[in-house]
Amino acid sequence: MPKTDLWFTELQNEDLTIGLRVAKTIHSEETPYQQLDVYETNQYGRLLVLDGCVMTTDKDEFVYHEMLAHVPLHTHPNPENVLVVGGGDGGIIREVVKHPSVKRAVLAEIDGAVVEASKKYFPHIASGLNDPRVDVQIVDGIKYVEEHANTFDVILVDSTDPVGPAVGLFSKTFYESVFDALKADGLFAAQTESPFVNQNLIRRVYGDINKTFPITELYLAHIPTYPTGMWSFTMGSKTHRPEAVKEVRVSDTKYYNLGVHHAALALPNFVKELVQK
Ligand code: SPD
Repeated sequence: MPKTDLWFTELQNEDLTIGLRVAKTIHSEETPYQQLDVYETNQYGRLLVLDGCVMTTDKDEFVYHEMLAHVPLHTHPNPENVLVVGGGDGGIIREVVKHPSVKRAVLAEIDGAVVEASKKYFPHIASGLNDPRVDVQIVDGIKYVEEHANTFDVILVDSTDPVGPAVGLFSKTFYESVFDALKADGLFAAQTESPFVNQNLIRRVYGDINKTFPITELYLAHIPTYPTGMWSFTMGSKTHRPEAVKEVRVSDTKYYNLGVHHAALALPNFVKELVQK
């Protein structure tokens, strides 16, 4: 990789940035919803950026996609109908279709340009989008959820950060619609940002999910290119508990396994304090 003087810098908050040296700009476009950029970086391979925020990189994408997908999918004993809200790059869908029980996986992504860019520049991430069980819908995920009561076993919310179009995906009203869109023993999980820099958001989101679902669990994973590297996911479940998982049903994972499933539920004290019930 050439040592250019070009750097991509994500302003993670007013006082924190992450910088990656860029070998080459691969693609840039302004979609109807956001600025979309793809860079080749020296350290993390290809990097997908939406509105200046890191979405995924070749090198660490597997951690996020496996953890947002497999912890909830294993918590459900027989996930057949799965909805992914957002996640237009296809990384979550790739993990969902690894589950033999899945009969139908809907991707509800608002921005078709993300799907197209991923197919072209991140084919290994988008690979699951060609699975015959997958139905890609270019729609507003919030409306899609509202219009599909009692339909899904598992819903996975792979949103961008809670600014702009993604704000509604972090609201109590949305969690209530998700509850209604799930079957009687359904469950959902969403990416819920970093416990180091998004503490107020995590407190509020956990509280809202906890008011909506009988069971709420926050779990963690290590994602180097996301702010601080410590990332949270929150699960809301009607009946099933992630602690009850006894076996793993997929084998081709690079991060997720049974030990990681249970370890991810063990929270450091400062994170426990954020989610005191
Ligand atoms: N700060 C990064 C949050 C991004 C979450 N979504 C990433 C999309 C990858 N499929």
